[in-house]
Amino acid sequence: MKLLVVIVQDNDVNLLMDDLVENKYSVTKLATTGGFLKEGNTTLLIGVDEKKVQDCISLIDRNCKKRRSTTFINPSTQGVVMQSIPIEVEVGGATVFVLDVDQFLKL
Ligand code: 2BA
Repeated sequence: MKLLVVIVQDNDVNLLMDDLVENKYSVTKLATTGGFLKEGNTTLLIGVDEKKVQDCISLIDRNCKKRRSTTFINPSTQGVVMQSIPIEVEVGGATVFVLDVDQFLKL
């Protein structure tokens, strides 16, 4: 068995979870925050049979869009804080970690 740790944008979560559940995947949703943008995102934990990993990743891929987001950074030179400047980044579709599962118990 594998554990997929999947970080997605909040805007994609509802459709993605519906699709996962319709396709018989079990999923746990966690409210999380990205370190760079400091905005809310969602982390899903999905325990899947090894044979279903690619199918599950395809399902995630078709539900998660890339979007652009702007954040501001405050550069500083020799301790002097300069005016903040905007930076545009591309977020998503999804960040996926695939982990080996030692044991899976339901007690
Ligand atoms: P954030 O950390 O808020 O990052 C949002 C987007 O900002 C990232 O999109 C990336 O395009 C950019 N970014 C992140 N860190 C950066 C940095 N140090 N310098 C410049 N740009 C940076 P994604 O890569 O699609 O990531 C979306 C979210 O997925 C991240 O939100 C974070 O919550 C998570 N994530 C991505 N990679 C991760 C990793 N290696 N470990 C843990 N969480 C990760």
